[in-house]
Amino acid sequence: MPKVRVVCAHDCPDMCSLLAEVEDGRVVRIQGDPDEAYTAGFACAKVNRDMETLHSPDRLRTPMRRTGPKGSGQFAPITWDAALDEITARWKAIIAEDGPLGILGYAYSAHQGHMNRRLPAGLFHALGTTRLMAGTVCDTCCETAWDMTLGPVGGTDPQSVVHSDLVIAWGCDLMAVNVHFWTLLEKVRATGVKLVVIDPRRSQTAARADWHLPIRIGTDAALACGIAHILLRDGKIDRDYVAANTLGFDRWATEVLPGFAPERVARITGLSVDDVERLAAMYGAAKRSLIRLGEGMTRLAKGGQALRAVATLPALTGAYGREGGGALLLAAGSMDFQFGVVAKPSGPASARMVNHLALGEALEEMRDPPIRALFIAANNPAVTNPDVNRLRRALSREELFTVVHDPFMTDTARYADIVLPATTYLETEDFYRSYGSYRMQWGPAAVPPQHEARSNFHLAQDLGRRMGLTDAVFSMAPKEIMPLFFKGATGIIADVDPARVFEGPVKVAPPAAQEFRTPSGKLEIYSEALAQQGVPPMPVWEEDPIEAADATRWPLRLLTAPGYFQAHTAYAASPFLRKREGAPCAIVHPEEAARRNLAEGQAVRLFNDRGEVGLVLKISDEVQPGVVLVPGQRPDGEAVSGTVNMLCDTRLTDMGEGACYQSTFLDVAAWEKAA
Ligand SMILES: Nc1nc2c(c(=O)[nH]1)N[C@H]1C(S)=C(S)[C@@H](COP(=O)(O)OP(=O)(O)OC[C@H]3O[C@@H](n4cnc5c(=O)[nH]c(N)nc54)[C@H](O)[C@@H]3O)O[C@H]1N2
Ligand SMILES: Nc1nc2c(c(=O)[nH]1)N[C@H]1C(S)=C(S)[C@@H](COP(=O)(O)OP(=O)(O)OC[C@H]3O[C@@H](n4cnc5c(=O)[nH]c(N)nc54)[C@H](O)[C@@H]3O)O[C@H]1N2
Ligand code: SF4
Ligand SMILES: [Mo]
Repeated sequence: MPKVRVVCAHDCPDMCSLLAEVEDGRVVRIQGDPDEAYTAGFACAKVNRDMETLHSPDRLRTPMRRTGPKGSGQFAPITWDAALDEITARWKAIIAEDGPLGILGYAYSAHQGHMNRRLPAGLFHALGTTRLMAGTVCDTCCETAWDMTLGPVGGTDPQSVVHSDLVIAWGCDLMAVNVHFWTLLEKVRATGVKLVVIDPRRSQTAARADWHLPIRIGTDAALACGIAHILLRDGKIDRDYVAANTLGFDRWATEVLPGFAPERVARITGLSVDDVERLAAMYGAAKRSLIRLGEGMTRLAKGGQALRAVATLPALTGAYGREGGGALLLAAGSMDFQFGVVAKPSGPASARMVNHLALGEALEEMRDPPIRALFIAANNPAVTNPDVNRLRRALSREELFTVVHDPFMTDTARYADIVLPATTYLETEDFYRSYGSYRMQWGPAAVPPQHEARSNFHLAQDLGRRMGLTDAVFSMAPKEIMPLFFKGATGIIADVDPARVFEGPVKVAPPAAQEFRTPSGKLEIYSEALAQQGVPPMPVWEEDPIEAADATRWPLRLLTAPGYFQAHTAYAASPFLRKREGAPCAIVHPEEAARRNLAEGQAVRLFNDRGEVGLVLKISDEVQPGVVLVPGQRPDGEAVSGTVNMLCDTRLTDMGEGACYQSTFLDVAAWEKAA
């Protein structure tokens, strides 16, 4: 049976090389590529089932036009020509009346390679429309905090973990989001290297670790400052490394660290003094410790400080200077591809911006001109954005002309005037580079587009040409564009020959010692850029006043974490995976359940000032008292009622204007009482 070597496009740091077995035009099996080292011959439990999503009977087959009220999901099929004619006629009319700023292109990155995710952005860039500040729903807080500390550069190569002597998964559930790193780590652990997990939840990763520290949500900066305090107290700082490679250590040591004695750190974090001491001793003794940083701990008001404090630690012991040592958040920063070729083909240097997470506000409040046309692709904000009640109200505006491009009729697509059927990655060719490792690969299509689906790339080209754009990328083939990504590239990809990428997986490696690309060229414990923004310039833990006030009004805090068998809403069409993940649920500690007289498996109401949702209750000591864990974000129809982001507001993080899902406070009660 023919096997096509494709690349997994899901938003996942592993970027597996996959073999898709094709029979009679259908993918019948997907497995990991045994010839690509990092993939190591296996795909995760989700992607093993991707043929179900690809060939799902629920796929959108043709373009459709709305026939009922917005949100009702009533549509009738139309032809592609009719759809494209109507879209371009509406856009041209808006441009003639209000200028291009009356249009918002809201295309995200999920589940595609760089051609398909970036050309829709390029279309709107070239048209000069209002632009999306993308990714604030995801990683802009942690990424900005990292850049403010180390500069725009990737972290430790995960494949160098074979040289590490201690691994800390700090707020990262490897078993959910980084399974191939986990596999490599298991081999290293077999040689005696210890794994420590710092996570409010006893995740599957934490349950398998040598040591789990169940830290209180939002207190990681205090723990990191506490470790630094003890390292300083005990003479465990690598003074030479710090002097040569960091900026501001002495001020941090005299102005901030004295406030983080172990007793205070224990009170803030909910850990014991002994645990804080033991962790610092372990960390101080290791030479090549590797911290795998998760994003979860930054999705709250002071998330940037948390990331900066933790990312500073490997400088204190000199681990950043040694192979296998350091920290890994993302790798992408070191692979300097010229993606602007597709993302910014032409168009004004700057334009009005909309923060990804604040779409509802933008639709309701922007004036001069208001947003009259919205194009959404590869994104399901009616479920995944914070404050989705407001967003859905805004999407219901009758005079807003909304187009949604997706393989499925999502909760967002229900609000569209025109829905367009999208391909999945298995139906389109693309260029992929991992964001969690130093690898790149070309992926061909395994099968042709299903039904009448068109890829994001194809659609952006169709729309670009109809809108009169003449940039070459609107008529070039992906294979012609790919080599341009390498033109003028610097650093570790400068020597890669694009022809090699067409042939198979390519691995590059960052220098063994961590680079810093900050203004000072050093790891900036003191950041002048932050000082100028009025943000504390040195890593510190401070209580957030709004969170503190909310905590006095509501007894529980929301913990959100990725699902093991779902990634956001993208696998919702696989009945097998839906079943494996189980019904959308809320997990509380037995004490919290007992206090409210709630039983395992019953329907409960989660509520606060912003709204309520209905979920199935699970009772488990995997979380601490005071917390309610809601894994994933699930479509409306799957839950008892609603979706968790109805409870979250659109506050911004301290750095990078990111989402604060975990700054959400609430209570839980029996569902019946609500009625
Ligand atoms: N299976 C699966 N894989 C995925 C995804 C998915 O939804 N499902 N999503 C994909 C996407 S879009 C992304 S951005 C990535 C990254 O996905 P992320 O959501 O960043 O996942 P993690 O890095 O595991 O971080 C979440 C972990 O942080 C913990 N955590 C939460 N708050 C805190 C805190 O205050 N302190 C500490 N120390 N820990 C905390 C949570 O309990 C959880 O275990 O994963 C990708 N991969
Ligand atoms: N409470 C809470 N909310 C969160 C998070 C959290 O941790 N807690 N995590 C946040 C994070 S990290 C992220 S990244 C966001 C994710 O938010 P989204 O990007 O909205 O998440 P997905 O459900 O992955 O949505 C992707 C959509 O793309 C469609 N799709 C798949 N492939 C293609 C394609 O090739 N073309 C097109 N046009 N469409 C395609 C899918 O069917 C799906 O509808 O959610 C955020 N929301
Ligand atoms: S582990 Fe990640 S990259 Fe690999 S198959 Fe699963 S989702 Fe895709
Ligand atoms: Mo994300």
